[in-house]
Amino acid sequence: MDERGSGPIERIADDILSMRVRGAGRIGRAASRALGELAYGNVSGDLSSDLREAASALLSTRPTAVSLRNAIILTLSGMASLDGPELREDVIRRSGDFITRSRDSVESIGREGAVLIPDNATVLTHCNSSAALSAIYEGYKLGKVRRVINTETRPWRQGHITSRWLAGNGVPVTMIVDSAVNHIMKDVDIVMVGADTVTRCGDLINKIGTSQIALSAGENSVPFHTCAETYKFSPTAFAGADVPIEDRGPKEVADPLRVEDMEGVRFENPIFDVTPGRFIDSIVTERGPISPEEAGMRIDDMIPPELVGHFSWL
Ligand code: RI2
Repeated sequence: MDERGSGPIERIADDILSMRVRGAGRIGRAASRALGELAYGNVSGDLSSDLREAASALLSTRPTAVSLRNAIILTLSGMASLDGPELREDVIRRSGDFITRSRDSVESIGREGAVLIPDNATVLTHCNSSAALSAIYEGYKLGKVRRVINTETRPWRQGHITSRWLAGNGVPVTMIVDSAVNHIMKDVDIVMVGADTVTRCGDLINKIGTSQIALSAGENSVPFHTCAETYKFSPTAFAGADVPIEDRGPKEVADPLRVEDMEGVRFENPIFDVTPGRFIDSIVTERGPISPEEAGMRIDDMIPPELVGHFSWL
């Protein structure tokens, strides 16, 4: 990964790029916090231009999760009308508000999602989503979850984080390799995954492999839910094809020590895929489950089109 300089914004951008800070919600909060801190430290400089530069640097780190862009827009929305000390105050306040609201949303999704889990359920999850885990753990505390099956999640193996967390909190968990999903689906009662982006028509962009899980769930009549805070909804992308899919290169797929030996082999490493809305039973938001078709309306309520227009430079 390229090093991006040593200032506070460059450091957090590098943490996001290198996935030391990862997860759609966390990268949104990290970007918002970085902008708040920049405003806090900027007493007499040209704040607007510093914020623009920082926002662009943060956004350039990871292209797929719209949580990053939306977090930046929500934190900087005062730029539409303010400048100077008023803008500074506004950015600091909005950064704090965004972080609090984002964390509260994960808790609310826990309560809302737990309701959907049937009694004595085997729940399948993929990758490592704090929103999906919140719902699963809340369901477990209500005595509804018998066990969780979670995928290893190649190439980054975020499933290890999920399994460790669940086991550490007393939840019976079984880890499988990603390719075992269809085989094991007959034992699954409900699928709950996270979201990096939900498009206006309700397509889900999430960790690579999610769409195969949804296909298998559909084939086996297993309900498939995604847990997504509203700020993971895209104000501009209509369908999945409109969202850029991050490719992180061969070194994460091949044995990093041997990648140079693989002469003649071309690697692709797309780390997200698109699950069409028609495979999704509900999107569990902080305000309850909605149907995929409602996504566009919900994001317009949170980030009105005029505000999106104001950030066309981003
Ligand atoms: P929360 C992750 O992406 C996964 O795709 C996960 O489903 C999504 O972010 C949402 O995570 P990555 O950053 O916000 O590991 O629910 O590539 O924690």
